[in-house]
Amino acid sequence: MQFLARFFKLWPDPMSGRPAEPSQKFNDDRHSPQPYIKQKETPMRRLAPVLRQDGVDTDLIALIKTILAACKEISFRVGQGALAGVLGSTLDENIQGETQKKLDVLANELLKDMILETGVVKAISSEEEDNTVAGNPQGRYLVTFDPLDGSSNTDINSLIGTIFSILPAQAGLDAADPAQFLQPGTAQLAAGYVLYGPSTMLALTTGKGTRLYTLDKTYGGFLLTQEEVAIPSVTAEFAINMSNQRYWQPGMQAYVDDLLLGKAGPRGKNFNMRWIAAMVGDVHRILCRGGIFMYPTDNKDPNKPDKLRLMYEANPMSFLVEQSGGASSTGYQRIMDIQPVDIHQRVAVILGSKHEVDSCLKYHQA
Ligand code: AFP
Repeated sequence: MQFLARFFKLWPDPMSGRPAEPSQKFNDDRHSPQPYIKQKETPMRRLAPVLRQDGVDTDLIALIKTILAACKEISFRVGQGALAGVLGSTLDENIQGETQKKLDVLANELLKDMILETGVVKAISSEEEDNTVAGNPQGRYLVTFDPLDGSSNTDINSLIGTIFSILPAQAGLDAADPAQFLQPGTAQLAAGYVLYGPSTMLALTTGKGTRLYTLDKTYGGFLLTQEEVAIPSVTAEFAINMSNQRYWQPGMQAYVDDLLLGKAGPRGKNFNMRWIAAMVGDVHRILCRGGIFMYPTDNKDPNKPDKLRLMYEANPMSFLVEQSGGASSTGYQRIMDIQPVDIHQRVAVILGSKHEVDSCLKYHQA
């Protein structure tokens, strides 16, 4: 009897359709240190009407829809896994005698071709392209993207995603001029990512909050599944590649040392750690339940003190996080205030729950 009572407590209430009360099992402090956050019920709505309601320009809506059309195809191929014949580094030749492409190259080509075909884009910049690619000189937008973030996860069937940022085109600069992309994150008109996980999800902001959508594979479109993301300001969960600890600067070493001391240390509480090795997955977790994500400066390779890219990783993620009530910094400066000097520039990243980011920043001032 006791077993049956427990079983039915976890099952959705058939009358209201609401999820059952969360079981203490899923709130166990050791595994999920965040308080259970009851999400507001979100009416199922398609993307375009939501964007229209937010006052987004018609051309920009069309551009976002085109990016998502490419992402849907990437999602399909990712979902096919080994059956799609796109995993691994080199594959068989196809019928034209061309070598089939790795998934990140394929994703890049899909996005590049489809975005440039819209006619509203003056140029694109991608992690997979050394240089920017010119589009329509009259185009109103610039798009910069990471076609497949966390690409090393593809071969282990783990989380990956596409990150994108849309900037206004600059008058007076040639479509082929990369300098037009050198705008701070505060200039972004829209930013988002598509996460290819057990379900395919979109996080999107146009500056009116961050919303989450889920790809409904039966109808082929993204439906609004969370109207307003709100990152809890307090957290007990951090994400960092601990294997680099000895290479970090003293401030970051001291901060993480104190997290690890838990209740016995100055922070007075235990912290839990998660690392997905795809920023898109780690940031998604932070949007869902809070946390702090860090990829700090290190001296492992003096030629590469920072790992993550400003234009198509740090800036769009910072826009999404700030629009959800979180904070984002290099440790010394708000990321979205950085004046870029190169389209592939790298930066240190500390983002997530506001109070925890503030705590981390204090160690950088010391
Ligand atoms: P790739 O897309 O080249 O696999 O890199 C992913 C990433 O830039 C970022 O998404 C992760 O947070 C980070 O690298 C993981 O790096 P580690 O190798 O230190 O785990």
